Amino acid sequence: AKHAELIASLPKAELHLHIEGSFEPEMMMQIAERNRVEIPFKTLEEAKAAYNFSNLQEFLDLYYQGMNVLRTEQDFHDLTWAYLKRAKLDNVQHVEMFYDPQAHTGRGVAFGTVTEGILSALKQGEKELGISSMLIMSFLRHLSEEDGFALLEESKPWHDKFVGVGLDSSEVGHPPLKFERLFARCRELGFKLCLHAGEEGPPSYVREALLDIGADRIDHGNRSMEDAGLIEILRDTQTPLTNCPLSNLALCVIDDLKQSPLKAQLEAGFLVTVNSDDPAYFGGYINRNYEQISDALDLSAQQVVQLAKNSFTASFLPENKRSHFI
Ligand code: ES4
Ligand code: ZN
Repeated sequence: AKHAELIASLPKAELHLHIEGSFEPEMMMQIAERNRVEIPFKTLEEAKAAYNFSNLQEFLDLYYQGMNVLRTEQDFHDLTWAYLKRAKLDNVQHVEMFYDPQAHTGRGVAFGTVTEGILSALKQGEKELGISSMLIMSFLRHLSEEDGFALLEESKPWHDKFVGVGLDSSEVGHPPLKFERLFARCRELGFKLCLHAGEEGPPSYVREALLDIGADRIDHGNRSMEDAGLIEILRDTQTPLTNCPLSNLALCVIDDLKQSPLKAQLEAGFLVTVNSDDPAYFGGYINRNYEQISDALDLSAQQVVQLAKNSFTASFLPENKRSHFI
């Protein structure tokens, strides 16, 4: 890649990463064995061959199946630690990590088991790797708002451990306004609000997330570009968008990286960032996302530097900790 060395050298923040989406098939097979859980793949090749998606739902079906082998606090620690070590190689200095508690509590794994395993690895990552981190608890939008309220209640003892809450899983048919009261409550509690919107769903979902819910960040936001009024709002408010190039390609949100809206968003003055989403499933960690999108869109060195700076500007780090990178 043309800017590979530059990209590798730049300090970056990763703002859109689902920890369960960093579950590499090698580790999945190891943990399946130690927990004596059956999985449908016998070899790495079989697993990778299954990672051939034509839409978000096909991915989600495999994503939820894969995480079914995660049972103990140690499993969640190992998963998170493996991601942090990998992120370190890409010069990631700060991560704001999503996790999906309902995908675990729904199959009988306790909230505390999941959360404590992740938190202990994040703490170790700060100490041993120098990677700062924040955790974002995400609600599954295919479930009900009532289920979301139950999670908010169950998670109460850990509320000081989360910087924010998210909204992910199957987008179409589950608009942000389905969760209007839940997010209003989360806002009152002081959480930052990060909503997936405009990945597969229409621009009206981005409008709802932004204007009705008051989102602090929009995850993906690709389809915002279909709405001229929304383009103006995103530019004027400098609401961060977390773009995920290889995710968009793998899930057929775009047919080719050249169709990515990222360059147009940069040139429109959006606060857009590059992220890996579910790197074990979509074929690349953060540097590979920067490299592939830079090549496809012929980004300038200055634009690549801008993207890395944007990742800190768009983060929830306090001003004194981000200014150093901007
Ligand atoms: C996700 Cl790419 C994506 N979109 C929506 N929900 C998700 N959960 C994990 N990855
Ligand atoms: Zn995502």
